[in-house]
Amino acid sequence: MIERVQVALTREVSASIARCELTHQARVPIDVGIARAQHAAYERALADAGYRVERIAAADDLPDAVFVEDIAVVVDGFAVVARPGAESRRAEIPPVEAALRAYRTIVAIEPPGTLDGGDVLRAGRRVFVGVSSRTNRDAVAQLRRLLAPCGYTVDEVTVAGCLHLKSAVTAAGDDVLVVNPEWIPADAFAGFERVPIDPREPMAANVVRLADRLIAASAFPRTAERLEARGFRVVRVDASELAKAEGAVTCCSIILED
Ligand code: CIR
Repeated sequence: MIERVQVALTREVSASIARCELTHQARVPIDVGIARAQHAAYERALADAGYRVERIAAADDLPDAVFVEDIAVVVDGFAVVARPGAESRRAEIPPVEAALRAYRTIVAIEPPGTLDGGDVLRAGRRVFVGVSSRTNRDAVAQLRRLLAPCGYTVDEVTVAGCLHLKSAVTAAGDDVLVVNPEWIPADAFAGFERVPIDPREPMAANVVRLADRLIAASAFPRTAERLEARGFRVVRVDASELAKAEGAVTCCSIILED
């Protein structure tokens, strides 16, 4: 029997996180203790919002394992197991897939497709997939075939200037997006209300959408104020240490809703 509850899957910060993949950022030292404490506070914010946090054990030989979002895309009754564009990250899959199996039917992106979950944005019945250094068109086509029978449209968006599509845009509501206009094509999200980030906070477009609130990084107070002015409840967490690994707040969980 498949359980349908509000769950947030997370994974402990790896001891080797300093050897993470980096694309747009320079390598700087990462304090694993601080990263773990910040990650625990993030998990508390998820729990406070009513989500049961299921934490997958650390994999100390897999530097990026904390960024579980990249490993699967959850839609309605099933989970699409991704095939990360960075080969170093593919060994992260088995325990995440095993955890998801308790909640969802599993399907998978097959070679030659490569997909990072960070490139997949869902807003209502629309799914946008960033074609990036990690995600290719073959994977977009596979995702379209998988999701069309459930009534989702899948549109491709070219990502330039940032790692993933969700570095540039996330959903605050079914019809409301938080966007960094510098990093998304002007015509890509026609029909959506768009809340632009404060231009001094280029990384601020990444927020976690929960049932009654958003989680945002505390480094971006001006954008949080814009979202609050728009009527959203925003919980701030300090995610500065994982940001050094090019991770943002959505990257650290897979959210399963009823
Ligand atoms: C990587 O480059 O794969 C990691 N260092 C960061 C992944 C961040 N994930 C995400 O934005 N969804």
